Amino acid sequence: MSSLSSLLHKIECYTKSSGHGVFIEENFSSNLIAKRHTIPPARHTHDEQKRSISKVKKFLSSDNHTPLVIGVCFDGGGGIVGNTQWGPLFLRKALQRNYFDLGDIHIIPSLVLDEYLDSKLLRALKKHCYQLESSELKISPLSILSDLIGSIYSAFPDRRCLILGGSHILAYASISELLRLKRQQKRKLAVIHFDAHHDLYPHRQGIPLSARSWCHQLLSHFDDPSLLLQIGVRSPFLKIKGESPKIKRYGVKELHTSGCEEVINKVVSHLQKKRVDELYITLDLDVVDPLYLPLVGTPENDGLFPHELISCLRLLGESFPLVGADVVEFSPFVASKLVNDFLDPEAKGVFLNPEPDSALMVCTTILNEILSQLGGNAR
Ligand SMILES: [Mn+2]
Repeated sequence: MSSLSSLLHKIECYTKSSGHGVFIEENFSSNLIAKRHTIPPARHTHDEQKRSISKVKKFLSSDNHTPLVIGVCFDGGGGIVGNTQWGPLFLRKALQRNYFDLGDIHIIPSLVLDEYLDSKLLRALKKHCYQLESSELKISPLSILSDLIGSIYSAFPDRRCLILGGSHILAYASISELLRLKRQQKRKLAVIHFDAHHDLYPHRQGIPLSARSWCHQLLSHFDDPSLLLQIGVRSPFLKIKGESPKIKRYGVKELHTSGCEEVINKVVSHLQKKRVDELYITLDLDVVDPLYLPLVGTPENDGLFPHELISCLRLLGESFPLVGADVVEFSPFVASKLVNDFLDPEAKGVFLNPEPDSALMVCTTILNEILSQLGGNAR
């Protein structure tokens, strides 16, 4: 099978039409929410599926630079507020620039990685999903994402993807796969991680991969871990038992006092010294102050102002080409009282407004900047 036909086969097996990736039981009231917010009709009939795949084929075979968008409606059990599986449904409403939508990947919410499954279960799941016990296709959300990203970037090295989450755990899948491919292509990839939290715990409840430990697990995939840099971390739970990985971090205070330009200059000069070729951005929306963007899985006070984040993204884009990105942890269904109590139970008078529409306006400016860089407009 050629790499294009193998990729098309994977897209056909791994994806649903955009807005249909959230796993919901029939007859549940959440089904109504999904219906109300679902964007295009599902491609559940054979003809629609065929039409959709031939559109994908035509797009991939053309030489335009429109970025691909992939939704990952996977919460992964992370976050204080959680519910980030609904993120892609809403983030798509915030996308204004040109993009090609590959849809949402197929999710079985109780699975994480195929390596965590025994062979008997794996065979049974493959029979259930692909009618073939010995199928080469993947089953778990992160394994599917890695396989899909790997196939896209191998078949089309100049294509760029934006992944919409979902739990931040998905960044492990896309970045580990890209690091592997870039090593083969002898291209040096650096990762800029925007987040309120370091996500560097060695494990969570003994499980290596979780929303709080994916970054620690990712470090072993770097030839040089100093090519992962964190911006905006301010979580109060900074102490990590055992040895804390030494990676470069730039906090919110430093950005507020020195300014974005000075901080990004430091980042850029480090990456230039390391002879980095390309960047990947992994962006947890909780890096933004909850006053502007309270609808996230784990809100944290005292974040970046939206214009600071945009400046950082723009300045990075002026120095390095962006080859991929994920924007994660949008959690649209949050009661305002819950967010306010969580952030500051004593606060009187300041009341956050967690309406999806106003939060999405902030997301639009972030996503526009990223899409425009992925489309090759930044340099
Ligand atoms: Mn976070």
